[in-house]
Amino acid sequence: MRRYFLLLLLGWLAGGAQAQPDPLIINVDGRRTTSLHGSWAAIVDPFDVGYRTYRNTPSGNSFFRHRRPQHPADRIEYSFEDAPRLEVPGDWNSQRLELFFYEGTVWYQRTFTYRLPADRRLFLYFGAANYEAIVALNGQVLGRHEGGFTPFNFEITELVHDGENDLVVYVNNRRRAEGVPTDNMDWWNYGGLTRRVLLVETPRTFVRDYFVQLDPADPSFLTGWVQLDGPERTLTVTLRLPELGLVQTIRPDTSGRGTFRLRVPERLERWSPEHPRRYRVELATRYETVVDSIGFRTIETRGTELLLNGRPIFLRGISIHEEAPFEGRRAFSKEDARVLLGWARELGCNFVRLAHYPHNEAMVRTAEAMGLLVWAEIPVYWTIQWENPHTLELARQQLRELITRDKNRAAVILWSVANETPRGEARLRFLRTLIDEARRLDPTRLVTAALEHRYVNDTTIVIDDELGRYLDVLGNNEYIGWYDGPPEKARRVVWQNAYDKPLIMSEWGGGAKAGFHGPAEQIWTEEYQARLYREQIAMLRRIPFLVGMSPWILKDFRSPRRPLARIQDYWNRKGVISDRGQRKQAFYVLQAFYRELAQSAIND
Ligand code: GCB
Repeated sequence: MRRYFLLLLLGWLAGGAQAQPDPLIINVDGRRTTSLHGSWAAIVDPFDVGYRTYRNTPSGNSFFRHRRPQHPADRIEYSFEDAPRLEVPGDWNSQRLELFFYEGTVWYQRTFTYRLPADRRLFLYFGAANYEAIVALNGQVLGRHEGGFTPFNFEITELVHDGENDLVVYVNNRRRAEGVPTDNMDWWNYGGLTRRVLLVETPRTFVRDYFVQLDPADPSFLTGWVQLDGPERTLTVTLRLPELGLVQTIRPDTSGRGTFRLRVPERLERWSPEHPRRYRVELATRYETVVDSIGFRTIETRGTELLLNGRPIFLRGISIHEEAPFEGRRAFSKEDARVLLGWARELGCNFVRLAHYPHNEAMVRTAEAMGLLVWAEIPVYWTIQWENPHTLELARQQLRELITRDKNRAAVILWSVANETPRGEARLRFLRTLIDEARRLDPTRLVTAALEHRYVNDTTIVIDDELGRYLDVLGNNEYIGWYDGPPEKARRVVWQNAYDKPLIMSEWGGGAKAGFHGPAEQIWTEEYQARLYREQIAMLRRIPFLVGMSPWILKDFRSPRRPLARIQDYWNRKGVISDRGQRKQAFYVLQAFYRELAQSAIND
């Protein structure tokens, strides 16, 4: 029945809602943009009356049409004019108490005025909408996007009017078994237009995408490509790095793609956590100059070592959810990023795992400016539908959107394709497709996944998941001292690695309620968590193939899976910092360890 209804709906929308977004424009910060932020009308529609009738047939009076009564007797049972309002960007859960647990549809609406010059194009850009979005401008449906954490854009050049325009966006965050993520996860399902919404204006022919990186095979060269979009696809593009005195002319082919390879001067300073040097990079055509700020470094493995710029590095990391400091809401701003990543720096980190889905672009750019290496990940989490081709396509699309957006960021060294997924043939096929896709899109970075280990006997653990064969770097989540025995169990455990590859302990940790004190045997106390951290650190020191860690987690985060009253109250309490910003004892245990590691790295 559901499927039948969906088909009807899609047919009724005359193909509009099936339309995919247009190819993604990267580096929107380097373009001419107009913000659509602020207060939007928002109709909460748990039964989807905005598009279906009581017979479950598509409604002729869909909210996309945004009708207003013309006569006194007109019966229109919705009104954007009188609807309550929501702030954009922002999740809806944290803005209105009655939407705290809400999972369903909200219709967003606002108007904007614009005058588009004849020789220009206009796009509607969404940083993200969780989970499904259908966008309509002036009553016409532009298309649909699925996936709550990646950007998408629609061209509106032909539809935008001089003067006032009416924008309606359907957003639905219902969890779905076939989705990515699936319907079971340990984080809050924040819904809405959670990230920035912009109008992006470009010339008729414009630089839509580009890739500028050191050649991993020979880092004395800079290689990459540029992709033009528009009628003049063979337009000459000039690549300039003024601080290095580099100028290169690129001549795209008839598909708009041009490649380049040029020698970099010896004086190029590599990007690193100690010296996060970025260079001004300009891509100019006769119509525009797109400016970016790009760092250059290499990342590779050698046996069980991880090499940054040719030298072994140990990743002193922490995992982070995209949740704002001091408040339970989705993070989206530069300020949110500065506080969260500032905490990571205070902890002594040179690395962050941005779990469990692509974070907003400000997080990645701020990490890059601060000198924090990044593990970036898609929400292929726990048990998703490995046999479902639609699910695979969704995962692949999110990976593509993530890599498209962030492939020029020096900070990002690892693409992670999965977290704690169960072994099996179908899952292996699924994930190998994603690994191949990541390598095809970006040959300059390493591919990883957070795996699960296996006990050979009471004290010997082996990392031998068959997926490891296809990864560059192994990630592993373990919870000794929390889900897996007492903290002291860590003293007896010996770790083995079936692969000649480096390992990052991508999760370990335990919960504590900030301010709750007692004996270290008492669960939920800060003392218990600190004890667990001490035991873990002593064990991790003994793993020869370990190249880094990202304990779980920087800050307590909201989760519907955590109902224990007075302790959790729907917060996962494994943060080393509370939701209110209080550092727990474990914070200082980890900080001391990271200081020691940083000091010995300097002395090496
Ligand atoms: C895990 C998951 C993470 C959870 C965490 C926990 O293994 O990867 O998403 O939040 O454990 O707290 O149980």
